[in-house]
Amino acid sequence: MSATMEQAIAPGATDPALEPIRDKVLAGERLTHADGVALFSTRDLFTLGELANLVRERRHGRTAYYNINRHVNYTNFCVLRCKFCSFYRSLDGRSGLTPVSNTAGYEYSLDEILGIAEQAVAAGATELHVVGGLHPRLPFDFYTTLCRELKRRCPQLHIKAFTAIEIIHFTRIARPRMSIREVLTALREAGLDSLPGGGAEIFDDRVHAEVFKSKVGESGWFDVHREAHELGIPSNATMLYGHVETIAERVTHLIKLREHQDESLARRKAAFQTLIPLSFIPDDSALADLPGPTGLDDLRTLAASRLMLDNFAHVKAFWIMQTPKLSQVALNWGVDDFDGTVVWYDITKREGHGTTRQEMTVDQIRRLMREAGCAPVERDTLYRPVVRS
Ligand code: V47
Repeated sequence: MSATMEQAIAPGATDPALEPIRDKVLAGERLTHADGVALFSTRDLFTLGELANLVRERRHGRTAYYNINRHVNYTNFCVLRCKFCSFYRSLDGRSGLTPVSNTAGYEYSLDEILGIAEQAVAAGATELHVVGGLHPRLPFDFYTTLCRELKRRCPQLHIKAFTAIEIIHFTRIARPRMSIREVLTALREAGLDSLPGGGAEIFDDRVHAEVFKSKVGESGWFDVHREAHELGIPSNATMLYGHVETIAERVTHLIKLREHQDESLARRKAAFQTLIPLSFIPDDSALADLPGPTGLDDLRTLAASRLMLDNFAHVKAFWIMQTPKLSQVALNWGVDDFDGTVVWYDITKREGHGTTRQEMTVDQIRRLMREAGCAPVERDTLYRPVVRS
């Protein structure tokens, strides 16, 4: 079944296929691939929500987490041409900047990024989330210097930086070339605290070939997160849904993450902290003719992810992609966490072209959470409550 296929939703109808799944969830049993397909396909949104909420409440009660953070997308120059991406721009070696559409390419200088970090600290941020395109010219030194200077100037900021794809890019641009472990060790020594979950997309060879064939695939992504966990560096995981993947491929993606998490938890050094399902935004990408997920698909995906990933502590709504309103509803469909105050986000924007300033204030986040019947708790990147006097 195609994930983007229209499904007539009749909320209110109970789905007998969910009955055996309910028994397993109540007993705390692990769900199978077939269970996952049933969850992602059901029209019975209310039973799905009830089950996802049950798991969410077992772990977190009515607590809903958010953080004060700042995203920095340091460049949109990228050597890749992923079809789902509207962010990348090419940097033509002979003629300088050659933007491929009406938005120009850019790269922030070290000083600009440090300035943003200082503003973030002044605004109360506890985390800086730094990711960008695979820049064809910046040397590996730029990234280690960046981490070192960020830590020196803003020691209180947690540096969550570089997707697995960027880490592999660094292994290739370092001179002499470095292994994943060497790159991660160098970045950690310079100040890196954790890895974000981006770049996972959908772990499937067909989808990889169709949508992001020149990008590092599943094995590279897992290699980076395995090494990170081995080194005691926590990380996150994502799933980009609602493009060309099928429901079965989404479920397989989640099960691969679950298996990896089993291994990381058994080794007890570090593990995935949260899953962030990312709702595909087609606008301006090479897949702009696709409709993207509907709200019900978003809700089902967040809830089904909560149920499938029994060994993940958190499921996070990234309101930039799921919208603040749907993220609020999702707090009763398995989600326990919001990212975050954000402020600027350049990779995607749900509506309109203008500025990429995309911010939610703490008051706005807390109001959404309270209205959803939750107790908002500010957390740091490691999910420790932040106490402010
Ligand atoms: O890696 C790119 C995805 C990711 C589109 O770890 C798109 O805490 C939707 O990973 N439509 C970056 N998604 C975002 C990300 C993230 C966000 C928030 C928190 C965390 C975390 C991680 O966005 C990319 C890619 O998978 N993406 N283009 C698009 N058109």
